[in-house]
Amino acid sequence: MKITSAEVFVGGPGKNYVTLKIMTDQGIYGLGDATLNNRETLPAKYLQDYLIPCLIGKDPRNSEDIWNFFYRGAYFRRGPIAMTAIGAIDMALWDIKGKIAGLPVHQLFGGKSREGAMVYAHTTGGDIEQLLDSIAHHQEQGYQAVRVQCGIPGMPKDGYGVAGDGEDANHFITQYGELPKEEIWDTDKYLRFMPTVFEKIRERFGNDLKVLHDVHHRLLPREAAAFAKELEQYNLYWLEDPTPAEDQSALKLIRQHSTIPIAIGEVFNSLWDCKQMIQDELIDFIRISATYAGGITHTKRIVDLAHIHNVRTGFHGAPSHSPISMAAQGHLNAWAPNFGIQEYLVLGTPECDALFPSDHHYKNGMFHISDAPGLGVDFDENQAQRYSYERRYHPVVRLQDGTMWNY
Ligand code: CS2
Ligand code: MG
Repeated sequence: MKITSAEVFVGGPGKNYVTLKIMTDQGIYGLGDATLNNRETLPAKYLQDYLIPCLIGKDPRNSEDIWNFFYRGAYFRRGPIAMTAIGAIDMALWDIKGKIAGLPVHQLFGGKSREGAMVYAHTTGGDIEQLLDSIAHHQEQGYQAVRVQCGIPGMPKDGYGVAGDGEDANHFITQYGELPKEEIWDTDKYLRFMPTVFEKIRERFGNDLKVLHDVHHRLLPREAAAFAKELEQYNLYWLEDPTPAEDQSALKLIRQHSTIPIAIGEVFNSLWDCKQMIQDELIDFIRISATYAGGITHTKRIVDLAHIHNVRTGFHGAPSHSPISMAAQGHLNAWAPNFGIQEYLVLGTPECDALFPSDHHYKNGMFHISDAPGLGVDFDENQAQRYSYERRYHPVVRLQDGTMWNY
């Protein structure tokens, strides 16, 4: 069996999805996702200029060898652009493998360990009342777990993860600007206010609701340790990215002061980035994604390392991942013995469903993977003609005196 050609498409409804399609001499094709949020053309170009020419003629069944050919063979290893591009190839090769076997991809890892995978949604509010309404709305949709982000009094209402005035908090997703929007951050105000939010959530919704919160890398280690200690009483499911992830030894301070579960990893793209924090058991959930961390082959390797260190999965699932990598993660979630939770926003528009038809579905707080062979997602090239690339940027963050901070 041989790879005969491969093509990259960039575009989608409101998103610059980067979709790779690998064709074989036996008519079977595989699909992969290389959507590196807000830098989408770069993995696309890397695929077109460097990786696809080497793929032609290779046996698509040898996904491990092909992964290593591109990883080891690049000399300059790792980084989000290369790992996202390699990951798309890897997903497409697992898709082909499953189609050859006539089996859904999770069967190739060891089958299902659970029927549905618990997911969490994003809830948000410019103020506490709006946030509580948004949580109630999501509970009505069946969610057992929600991420909560709230506007901070005295700070502009459009900070990270927060619906601004006039935005629909129940269907809010971060909008990325044509140029980087500048947000303002005030750590003291945030640290004083957030505990009152969790208090009100527990008062209104009780203890069963799983509550998650994303600090989005904003705190210094000492601040994060004090915050984590204070929040322990509210029994959070996790506290995400309390500090910037580059400095993993900083996490020791948080661990020494609190038993709050910590979730980190969405900005990592390889096992080597998260090895220390997994081996030293400094985190409880690993947040890598199949999109940015080299596809299924490499993500599974990280999941296996995490398993022996009592770290559960909590894959990144922001709406920027296309349904192809959400399916790749769905298959890993169905299998992983150390599955924790999956970030998943039911915002699927009819346009997105038409572009990526599949039978995977959300029901009552759970993601259910279909038994279709391969990844179980298709790609409609006619629909794809409707879309093209539009440049977008993440916001940037400054302190009130103008100092640059971490988005
Ligand atoms: C986030 C993301 O989903 C999350 O937990 O931290 O919203 C993140 O800001 C984006 O994926 C950045 O590309
Ligand atoms: Mg996050």
